[in-house]
Amino acid sequence: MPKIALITGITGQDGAYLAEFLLKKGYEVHGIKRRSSLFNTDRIDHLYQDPHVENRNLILHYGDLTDSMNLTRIIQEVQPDEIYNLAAMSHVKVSFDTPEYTANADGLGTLRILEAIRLLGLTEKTRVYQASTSELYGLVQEVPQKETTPFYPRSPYAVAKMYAYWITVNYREAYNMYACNGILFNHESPLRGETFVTRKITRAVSKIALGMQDCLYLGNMDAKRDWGHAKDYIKAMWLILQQEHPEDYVIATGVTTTVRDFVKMAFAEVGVELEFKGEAEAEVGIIKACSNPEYQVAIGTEVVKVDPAYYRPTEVELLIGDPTKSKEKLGWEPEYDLAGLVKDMMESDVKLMKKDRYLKDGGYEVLNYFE
Ligand code: NDP
Ligand code: GDR
Repeated sequence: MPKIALITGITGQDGAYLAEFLLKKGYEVHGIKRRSSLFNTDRIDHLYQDPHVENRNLILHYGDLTDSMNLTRIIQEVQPDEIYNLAAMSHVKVSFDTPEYTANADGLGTLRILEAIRLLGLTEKTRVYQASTSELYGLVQEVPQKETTPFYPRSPYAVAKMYAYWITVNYREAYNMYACNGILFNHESPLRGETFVTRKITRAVSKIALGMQDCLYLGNMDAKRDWGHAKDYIKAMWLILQQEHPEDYVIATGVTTTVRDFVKMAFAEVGVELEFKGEAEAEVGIIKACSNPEYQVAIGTEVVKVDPAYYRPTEVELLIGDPTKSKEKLGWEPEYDLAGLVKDMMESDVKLMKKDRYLKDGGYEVLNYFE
C-alpha cells in the first residue's frame, strides 16, 4: 500500500514542489485547495489528473483552514499517514492589514488539524509537519538563529505562527503525537508568489531589461535574509517526518544577504551592473554598465527607487540560520546556493517576460501587475 499524504496549501509554492516530490516517491497525495472565483491551481496543473480516471494518486479536496468541520471530514476520509500543514496567509506585510484572519488561519488552523487527528483517534497513525518560520525570531536575540534561540515575533503573521509552533509542541507532549515544526528560513523559486521581494525583483529586472518596465520600487533594502531554494527545503520537510522521534528543526543556508545585494545579483544575470547612490528614502539604483547587447538599458538610468509604502510597522532586520542540527540529524544538504537560486529565478522570469514581450509586439494586450 502506498503511503498517504495530505498537504494543506498544495496550490502554494511549497505545496506544489512537495506534491511533485511525494508523487515521485510513490505516495498517494491529497491536497486541500480553496474555492476561488478563478482557477488557482497553476502551480500544480502539470500534476493534475482527470477525476474520471481510476487509480489517481493526486486528489484535491475543497477546504479552508478556518473551517474545523471541513478539515475533520477530509482527514477522516483520507486517513493520512502524514499531514503537511503548509496553508497560511503567508505575507508578513499583509498580516498587518488582516491580523484577525491571519490569527485564525495561521494560528487556530493548526489547532484545528491537530485536534481533528486527536478526535478521530489518529494520534498513533498520522504524523504532522507544521510550517514554522524564521519570522518567529523577529527582533534579533542571537546570531545565527538556531532551535534554542528565543522567539520575539514582530508581525501579526509571526505571532499567529508562534501559537501554531507551541500548539504543535503541546500536542506532541500531551498526546504523544508525532508532530514537528520545521523552522524554515526564507526559501524562494520560480514559483514564488509575485509580491515577495525576491520574485518582485526578478520579475521587474527581467521586464526592465526587455524594455517593459521603467522602475522597480522597493521598501527596506537594508533587510538581510537567509535565502534558500524551495526545492531543497521541501526535502527537509519530508525528512523531518521520517525520523524515529519527532523533533523541531531549523532549515537554513547559514548565509545572509541584503535586499540591495539581491537586486544587484539579479541585474548581473542580464549583464547589467547596478550602483546605488543616496540614502534611506532618497536611495536610487542606477545603471552603471551593460554588457549584454540583447538588452537596451541606457547607462545612467535610475531603475530602482524607494517607496516607503513598502516599509513595515515593525521590521525583521536580520535573519541568519544555523542548520547544524538538520545537517547532522537529518542528513539534509541543500543543492542550491544563493547564486544558483538567483540564476534559476532570473532564467525563468526572463523567459516568461519574453513571452509577454512577444505577445505585446504582436499587438496583444499584456497586463502589468504592480505591487
Ligand atoms: P504560499 O503563500 O505560496 O502558499 C500558501 C498556501 O496556503 C496557498 O496554497 C494558499 O491557497 C493556502 N491558503 C491560504 N490561506 C488558506 C486558508 N485559509 N485555508 C486553506 N488554504 C489556505 O506560501 P509558501 O508555499 O511560500 O509557504 C508555505 C508555508 O510555509 C506557509 O505556511 C508559510 O507561512 C510557511 N513558510 C514559508 C516560508 C517561505 O520562505 N516560503 C518560510 C517559512 C515558513 P491559495 O493558492 O488559494 O492562495
Ligand atoms: P518575509 O519575505 O517578510 O521575510 O517573509 P518578503 O520577501 O516579503 O520580505 C523580505 C524582506 O524584504 C523587504 N522588502 C520588501 N518586501 C516585499 N515583500 N516587497 C517589497 O517591495 C520590499 N522591499 C523591501 C521586507 O521589508 C523584508 O525585510 C517570507 C514569507 O514567505 C513568510 O511566509 C515566511 O515565514 C518568511 O519569509 C520566512
